[in-house]
Amino acid sequence: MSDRCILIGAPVEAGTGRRGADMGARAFRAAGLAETLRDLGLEVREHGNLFIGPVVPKAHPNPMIGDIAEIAAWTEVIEKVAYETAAQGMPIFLGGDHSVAAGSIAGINRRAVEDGRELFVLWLDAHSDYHTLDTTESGNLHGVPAAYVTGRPGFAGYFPPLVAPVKPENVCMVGLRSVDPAERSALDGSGITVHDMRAIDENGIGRLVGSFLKEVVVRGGILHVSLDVDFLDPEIAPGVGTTVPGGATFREAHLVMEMLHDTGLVRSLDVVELNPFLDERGRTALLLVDLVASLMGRRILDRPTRSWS
Ligand code: 6HN
Ligand code: MN
Ligand code: MN
Ligand code: MN
Repeated sequence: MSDRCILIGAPVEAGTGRRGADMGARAFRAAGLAETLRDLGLEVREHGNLFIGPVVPKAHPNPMIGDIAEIAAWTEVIEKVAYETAAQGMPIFLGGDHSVAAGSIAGINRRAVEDGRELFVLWLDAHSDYHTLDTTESGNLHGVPAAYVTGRPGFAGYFPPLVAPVKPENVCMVGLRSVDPAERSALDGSGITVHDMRAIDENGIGRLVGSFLKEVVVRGGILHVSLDVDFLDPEIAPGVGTTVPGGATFREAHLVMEMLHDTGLVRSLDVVELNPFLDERGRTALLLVDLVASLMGRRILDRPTRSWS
């Protein structure tokens, strides 16, 4: 884990059906993200908000997809910044909707492959975001990034070419409770590890995440974490456009962050789908800042370093 955090605002909302996610990056800053990280002794570099220039709209045969050009342009910009900043510290992508992860993970993995490292992805979300452009029923492109970065077909000619797909076997999804039929059948046999809310209820989130992290450690990998706000239960995190009841509790979420910190292997992070327009007096933004603090080393009590063997 790098001692230098690089905050990158990605004000994308063209991938979701609701307006307001483009204010997310600003809300993380207003909630004190940089100050909180500095208080933990970390260096914080502010990269500012990314932007795209004007784009020529482009249609896809799937009539539900209104326009694909804007997300394609964002993906290209974010991919480049991810690739560059991954060599300088720990990039933290402040969304924006979850289509941000198409670019961030693509660029992070391009860097990892170049460095000879094996990238693993922990996907914390109510949804699997595993639609292709052909299967999405809503046409909302925040529903496709997990498919794009793992190299599912159908993106060529619409999204930027993917230099280095992430191995599906290296992806673990946790918190699922809204998976569309086409996603469900595609996930089956994909190699992706999926833990829905029932699995969490039955086994405990610590055990499930712990066995994934152990595998990353044993295989000498590095980690990217993609945290969708709707991973959390809407009772504690109302500031998101796609709430689904029955999500992760306050302690379940913090435990995952604390365990991630213990590995020392997290190299990059997305915090996405925060919609300040739907939030209540900033409480979702503040909760996320605290979760990032746990990921970056805030702890309740000191404890011995964990052995993963
Ligand atoms: N997210 N499966 C639904 C769709 O529209 O494809 C929901 C996607 C949600 C995406 O929350 O990042
Ligand atoms: Mn998502
Ligand atoms: Mn989601
Ligand atoms: Mn979905």
